[in-house]
Amino acid sequence: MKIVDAKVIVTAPGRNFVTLKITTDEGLHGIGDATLNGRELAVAAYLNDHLIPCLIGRDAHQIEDIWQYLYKGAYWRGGPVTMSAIAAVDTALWDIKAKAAGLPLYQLLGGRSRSGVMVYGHANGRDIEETADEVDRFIELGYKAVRAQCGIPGLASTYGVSSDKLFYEPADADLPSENLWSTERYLDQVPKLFERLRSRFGFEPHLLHDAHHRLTPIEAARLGQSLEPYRLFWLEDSVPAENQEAWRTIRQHTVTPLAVGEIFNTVWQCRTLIEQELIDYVRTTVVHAGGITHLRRIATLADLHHVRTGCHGATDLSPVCMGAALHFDIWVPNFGIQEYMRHTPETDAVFPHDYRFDSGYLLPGETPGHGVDIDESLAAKYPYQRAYLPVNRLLDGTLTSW
Ligand code: GCO
Ligand code: MG
Repeated sequence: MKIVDAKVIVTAPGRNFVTLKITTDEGLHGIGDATLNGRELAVAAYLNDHLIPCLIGRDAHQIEDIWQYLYKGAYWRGGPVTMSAIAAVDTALWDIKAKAAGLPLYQLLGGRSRSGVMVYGHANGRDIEETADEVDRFIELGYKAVRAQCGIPGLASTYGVSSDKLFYEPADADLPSENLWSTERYLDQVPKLFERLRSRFGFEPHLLHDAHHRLTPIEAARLGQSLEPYRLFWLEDSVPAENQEAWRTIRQHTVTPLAVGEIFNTVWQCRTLIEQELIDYVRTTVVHAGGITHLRRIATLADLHHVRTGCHGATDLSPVCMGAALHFDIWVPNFGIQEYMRHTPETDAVFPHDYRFDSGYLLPGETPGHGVDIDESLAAKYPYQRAYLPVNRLLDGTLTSW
């Protein structure tokens, strides 16, 4: 089955998405997500200028060989642009192979390991009480797990707190907006938030928190310790992980479970964290980590070391990525949880899909393939709009991680 066409579709139904559509000589098509928030057109160009010319005429069934060809063949390895582009090809080819077999994608991976995929939603508020009310709303919606982020007294804005509650969108301006940050104020506030949440909701709902790369290892260790009485499901991205060994400091000081990896692109970036058992959950997902083919490799290594999966699922990962991730999640033996920030109705209309939410779980459908498609004529009505993530400065003006 030969690849006869591949095209990149850029659309912005409320936010930007990049999608690759591959068509074969047997009339089957598959789609893959290639969205890289704030750098969308770089991936579109990488696909158009460098990958698509290499794809035409290849056997669509040779997913592994094509993956190796694109990864090793470039000579330059890894990085978010390259790996998102490879992921889009890989996801589209898995979609095609499953359609050719007449099976939902999870059947090709090894079949179901569970009846549904537990997801967590995002509750946030300007202060502790507003956040608690939002957590309540998610519990009412049926969620078994909720991430809680709240405003910090003395800081005008912070990561994870938005005015539109159900559809948080951090890429909020056509040039990066600027936030101000104080670790001291943050470290004072977060334990108070979780004390309040546990006193109001008890220990039944899973609670999660994202520190979004803002701490040092010793600060993260302190935060992890101070959150121990509230038994978080995980503390995410407490420290940037370029230096994987640095996570040992956090690990040695706290039993709060640790998650990291949404910005990783390859298994090499989490190898030490996994092999030395410094984390509990790995957050890589389909689009930024080289597709199903490479994500599976990461999960298999993780399984040897008691590390479970927790795929990134913010709104900048399109429904195509979500659909593919759900097929992966329903199969992967060491599944932990899946993030689920709801897409807007406009986005859902551009990407018709068969997965659905039910009582805290997402359920992939039974349609052959990954169950997500793109409505190209609707997509064409939403042209690309430049949008950046914010940058972050300390109170004295020093640029720091956002
Ligand atoms: C998360 C993430 C996101 C990222 C976003 C950047 O845990 O969902 O941290 O909110 O900030 O995906 O594009
Ligand atoms: Mg995160």
